[in-house]
Amino acid sequence: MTERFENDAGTITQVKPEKKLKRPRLYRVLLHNDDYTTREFVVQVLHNVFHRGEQDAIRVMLHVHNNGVGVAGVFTREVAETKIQRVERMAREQEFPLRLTMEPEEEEDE
Ligand code: TYC
Repeated sequence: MTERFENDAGTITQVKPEKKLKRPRLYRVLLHNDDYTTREFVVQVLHNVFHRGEQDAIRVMLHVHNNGVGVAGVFTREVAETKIQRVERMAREQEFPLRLTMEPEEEEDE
């Protein structure tokens, strides 16, 4: 609750409650399978944009290929949006229909 103090001169000082610093909400960037984007392109994207190691990039690509969807990475909202835009532009340049979406991670209680 906000507290107010008044001194003898009538000056009012208002003390705001300390705000708890919350961690920013995190978002999963999801990679979706399609029949036309090459495996090589997806691995490159996972490596260059999502900073997955070579073997990890291959593993994630195969997971998406076999299961339809997979997590490319987890980021704050703006970083996730920027990576999606960047990859979509790279994909369109090569006329790949690669699709990415993002979803919030469930809030962790503390
Ligand atoms: N299914 C694609 C192929 O066989 C490979 C692929 C994997 C495409 C993952 C998109 O998100 C993707 N060429």
